[in-house]
Amino acid sequence: MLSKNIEAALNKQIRIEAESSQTYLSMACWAEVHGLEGIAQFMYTQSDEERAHMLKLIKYVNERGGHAQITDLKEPKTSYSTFKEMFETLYNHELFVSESINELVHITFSEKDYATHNFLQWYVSEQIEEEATAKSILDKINLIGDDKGGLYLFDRDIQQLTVTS
Ligand code: OFO
Repeated sequence: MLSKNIEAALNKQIRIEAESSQTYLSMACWAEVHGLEGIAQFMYTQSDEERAHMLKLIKYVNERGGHAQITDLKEPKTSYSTFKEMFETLYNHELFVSESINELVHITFSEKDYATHNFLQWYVSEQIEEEATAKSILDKINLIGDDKGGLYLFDRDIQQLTVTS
């Protein structure tokens, strides 16, 4: 049985995962209308993953005697001045999510809710992976700078990343 405090903290995380999914969906659209199919596909996949993160939390809350709350969401940004700005936003967003997961883990620890603590370990590992992916993409984008040819090749390469991950 979840305490009210943990239930509220998990519901807050459900909303964050839902907003992450919308943010990446919006990035997918922006990339798609700019003709960068590989980047768009990568973002569509990220958006699906965030939705899966959200659903996993929802099931957990409902199964543990809580009630998952589906709420309205903050409207995501719909356009970016550059791809670099978009990938910076992605990276910073993942850092924010990691912080939020860490805070959540901390709450479960202080309340001695070891079941939820254990459940959240999956998210801790997932964030390590997502931060690393976002950082390596950002490093590549920084190398490319404003070079259009470089961006074209990057768009092709990122498709491989989507297929293999
Ligand atoms: Fe990438 O954020 Fe979910 O966990």
